[in-house]
Amino acid sequence: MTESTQPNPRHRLSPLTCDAPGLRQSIRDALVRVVGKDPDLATPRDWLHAVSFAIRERIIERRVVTRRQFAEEDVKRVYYLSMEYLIGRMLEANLRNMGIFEVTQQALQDLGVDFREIARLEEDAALGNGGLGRLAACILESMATQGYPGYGYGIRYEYGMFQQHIEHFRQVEHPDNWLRYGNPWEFPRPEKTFPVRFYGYVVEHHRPDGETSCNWENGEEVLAMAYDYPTAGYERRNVNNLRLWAAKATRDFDLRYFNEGDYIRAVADKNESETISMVLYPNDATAIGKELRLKQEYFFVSASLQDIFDRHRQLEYPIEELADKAAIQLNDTHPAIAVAECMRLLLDEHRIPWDQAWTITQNLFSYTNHTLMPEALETWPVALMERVLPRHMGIIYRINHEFIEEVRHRFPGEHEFFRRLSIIDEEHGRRVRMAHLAVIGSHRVNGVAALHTSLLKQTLFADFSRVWPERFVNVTNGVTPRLWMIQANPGLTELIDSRIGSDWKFDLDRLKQFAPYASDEATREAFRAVKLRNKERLAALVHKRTGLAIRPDVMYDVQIKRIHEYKRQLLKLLHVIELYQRIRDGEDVLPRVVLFAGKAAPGYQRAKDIIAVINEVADIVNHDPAMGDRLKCVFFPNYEVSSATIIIPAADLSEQISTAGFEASGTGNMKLAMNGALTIGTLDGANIEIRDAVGTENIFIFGMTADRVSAHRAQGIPPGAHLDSHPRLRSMVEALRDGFFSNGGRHLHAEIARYLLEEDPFFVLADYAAYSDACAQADRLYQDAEAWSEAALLNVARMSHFSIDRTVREYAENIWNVLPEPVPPPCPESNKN
Ligand code: GLG
Repeated sequence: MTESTQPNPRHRLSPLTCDAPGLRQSIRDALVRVVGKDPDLATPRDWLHAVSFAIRERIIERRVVTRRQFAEEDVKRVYYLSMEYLIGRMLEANLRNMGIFEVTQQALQDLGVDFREIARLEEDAALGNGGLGRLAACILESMATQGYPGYGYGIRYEYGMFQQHIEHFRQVEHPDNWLRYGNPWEFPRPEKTFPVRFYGYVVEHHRPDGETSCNWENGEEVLAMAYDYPTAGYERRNVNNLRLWAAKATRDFDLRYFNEGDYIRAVADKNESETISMVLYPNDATAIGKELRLKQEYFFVSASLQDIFDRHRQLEYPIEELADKAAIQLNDTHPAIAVAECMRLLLDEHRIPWDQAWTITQNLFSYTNHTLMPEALETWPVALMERVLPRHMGIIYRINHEFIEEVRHRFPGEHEFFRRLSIIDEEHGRRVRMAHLAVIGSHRVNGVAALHTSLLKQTLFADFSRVWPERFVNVTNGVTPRLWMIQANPGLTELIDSRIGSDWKFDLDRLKQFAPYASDEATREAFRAVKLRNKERLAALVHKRTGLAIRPDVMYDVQIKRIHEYKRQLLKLLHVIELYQRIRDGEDVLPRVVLFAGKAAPGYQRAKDIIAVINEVADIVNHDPAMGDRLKCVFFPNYEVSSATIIIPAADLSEQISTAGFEASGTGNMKLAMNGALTIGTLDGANIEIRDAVGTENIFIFGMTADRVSAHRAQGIPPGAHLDSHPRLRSMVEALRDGFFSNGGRHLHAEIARYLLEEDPFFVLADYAAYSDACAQADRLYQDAEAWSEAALLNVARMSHFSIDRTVREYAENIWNVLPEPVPPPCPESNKN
């Protein structure tokens, strides 16, 4: 099959109906014919699969129409390359975006099936670690919603993000076998496979035109097989595609041994090639430097680029026009090898001369950076790259050579400068700096919040920004209001609809019209009623997961994100200890539930220790009769997208307390504020822009700025010097040190106290007094229910800037140069749909 621009008239589609009787029929049919079950014997999971199959038929129909239209209209396409997609559950999101949520619930009810009961059986698609992966999922959803011709590419990990269990207060990782029951949302495409080569060697040929071309020979081949996940836009007819690659052994590979009769060896080797797509690396801020990781990166990049080149060819465009017809976005440094792979395909497969190939490549690519932390930026030993990807190493040397020549010409004599810019780091045992390859190979590089982009230009990429100041731009992150407001918070959605109509769902700017209702008493009361219901829903889930009973009528104070030193869960934990001590001392404190959730990278011992200490402190606090119901501390296990949709709408206070200068943007901060939580936060990442949007009086900002943090570090003040900056801080840290909260794991607590007193690399103690004051300020405002509700409603109404639709439009207009191509509704004579 080709990407033909001329649909065959005999292949006209007659869309399936989307009314309750039609859906009922499809669901029952799917149960019998696809799932293979007698309705009388079907389990809830059988029904889940049946309804998913019935809905996917309708999505894929729209996908076919969308694809045909893109082909006819000769659109420029956007390809989003990401190692991670944190999608969550698909059924409800698909139903809502297709505009058939209510009618499907009705159809199920007619069949005697409870939607909620089956929906919660769906496994989260957790093919990502955190913010970066969730951003990718939001971007795909928004491209479909706004009609952009966007294609996601990634890896179909057999095992996604590990499941976090808490055993004896500690995190224990369990494999996430998310495909165990099969996945109704995916379309396997065994015909869409591409060979991906590793190892081997390069043979050079001198061509008559003076260019040298290379053959990459021998080595091992693995096949990348496509699995497609259609992505529906919200109440639009556009359906885009996410294509995830799975590794399969090549047939040649098998045969070689089969012929020799070594069956066992053949199967064993087959398994080895297939390990490439086996498991997601659960590290979100450190590069692990493992060969398998490099192979994963190259595997999906190579398959995706071959597919992109193939589509271009099938549409009969000349290869020279590739960058006019396509834009490729690199989501973080992970897919940076794409720059060299693109050059390889242009040079070796298409015989394009170097300079022309390089122009195409630079026009094609752009790169999003998500972190300033040097440990997160991948560098690969030159020796490893030479062994695994010998052809690419040669290409990288040449890219580097041409680049250094260019800067040598422009900045003569600045040898130190050239050394710092080079793709090859000569100082740490010769390594390839992948971020440099990404910057050099792209026409635009963006940070994900204003502060982050400006720090990128001043620090990490200061040298590059001297060479190409215009290359660096900011695109502040956003989140999709479809999942994070409409689906997660139906109560709030209904309240907004009742006041300003429902157009805001397509155009979040219209939420501004909701602002005047912040001063309306009835709206405030309705908002509090919604919050209370959301808290009851969360309390029920907390009880189910942890056995802990929490009150719904108190302040819900939440810190939900990966566990990291820089995110400072310890700062919040110290505050819990402060409240605990004050209650014990007979002080009257505002009742609250403090909820932590988040996973630690399995190899990140400090983060795992932090989880253990939180759980042990929580255990003492929650069982101390002196606390009554005034303080509860919850560690909510296995934080994932589906639980985030329950926690976020219930929150009153959103903890965004990273050490300034370390959180690139944050996106949880946006989700919480949109749902009417007030932020307590530092001037870090997107918090700054959130403050500008919601107004300083509706957010609690505290602590050192990024500049102060740098100055503070330079001064080298010992952390212990801050113990008297707050009346209780000393006794709090001492209680930790002396094992007051320990459950036998006394050593761990002493170690955490020592770490704070002696190291404290993220300035928890230095910021504590300011943080405690900001918490007290929040408590005072909370006691005035009307004032708090007003501020919360203003947060909701003023967060429109953080819609992912705005983010995607900025990418489209300033970086990709692509236009939306909305699919019109079918003509009236065709079937009602
Ligand atoms: C990163 C950053 C976050 C950012 C997210 C999306 O740490 O601050 O919001 O990407 O840009 N690794 C991440 O999750």
